[in-house]
Amino acid sequence: MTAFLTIIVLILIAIAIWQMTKIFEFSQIGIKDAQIANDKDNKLNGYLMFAFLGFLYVLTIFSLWKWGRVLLPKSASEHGGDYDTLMAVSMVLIFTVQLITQTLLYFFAYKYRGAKGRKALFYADNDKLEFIWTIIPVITLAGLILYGLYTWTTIMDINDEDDPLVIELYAQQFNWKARYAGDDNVLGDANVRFLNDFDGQNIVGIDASDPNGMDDVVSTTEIHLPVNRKVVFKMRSQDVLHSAYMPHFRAQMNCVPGMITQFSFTPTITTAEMRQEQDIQDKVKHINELRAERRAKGEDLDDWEFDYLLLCNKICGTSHYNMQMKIVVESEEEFNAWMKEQKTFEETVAGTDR
Ligand SMILES: [Cu+2]
Repeated sequence: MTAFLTIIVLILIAIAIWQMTKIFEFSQIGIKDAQIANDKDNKLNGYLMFAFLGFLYVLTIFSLWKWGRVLLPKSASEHGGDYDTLMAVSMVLIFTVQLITQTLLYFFAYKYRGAKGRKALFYADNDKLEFIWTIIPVITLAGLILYGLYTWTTIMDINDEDDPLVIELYAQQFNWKARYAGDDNVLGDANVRFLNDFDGQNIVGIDASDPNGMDDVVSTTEIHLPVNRKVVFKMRSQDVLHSAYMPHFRAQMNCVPGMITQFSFTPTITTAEMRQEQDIQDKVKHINELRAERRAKGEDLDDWEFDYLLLCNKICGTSHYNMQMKIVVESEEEFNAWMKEQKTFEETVAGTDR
């Protein structure tokens, strides 16, 4: 309702301004050449161009200073550093180039503003200039693309050499399930056709005729990862396009119905260690201050604690925003202890009808 009233008020203000301009225009009738820009108008517009340029940069720098802290904390995976460097190099380059070109654009708009008696110069072409402004972007972009491709292939180098932990991320509207490959570290075959087997207990559709699937473990609440061990995630989707996004590990991969996609990374910082980071502590403190304010107004809110997250990064439906799962990175002993508490597929379906 408030939003609706605000919109009405804004529309009324816009109409009022429009009406006032009309009145102003009528009052100008009779003054000769009121519609033709004179030197004073041109100069004013030239200065306004500079003002707009200044506004852009003041806004950019202010936003970075004021909201920079809501950006992601340092990367918690082995490849994350390479990714962040690529991002930083690209951003610095983009910012520098746009600073130079925008400044020139507005400066020329001012320098060659309209003036009485000034005529535009006819200038057909200049091969040398065209060569320069073609070759510089070509070299810069080719360099950036090659550097990006190199980083991408390094990150996407999924091999089984270092005995990675195999986990399936199963996406559906609107939740995640994680399937661990069990003692044999091999995922059993799976298909949506098996979802209704075993009184609906076969929640990711494991094929019971594949012996590899018997020791698989499905978690619906949390993903646990041992620190410093490579993980290979195999993604599946039950219904629509989803995207497995683990921002703290700089990882994202689409989950496509009908095919298995994959992403691999090595987590390097445990959840407990990450919670000790100054950056994270500041964030947590800030969020809990905001929560305390809302609690004071009667809202039912607990204090927040930092956790790694798996999020969905494709708008997949109405509850997309809530499609998330907690990730816990811990020591190998803690991980093994957690794993022991979980039920295997064989244990889960025991006693149910196929
Ligand atoms: Cu989704």
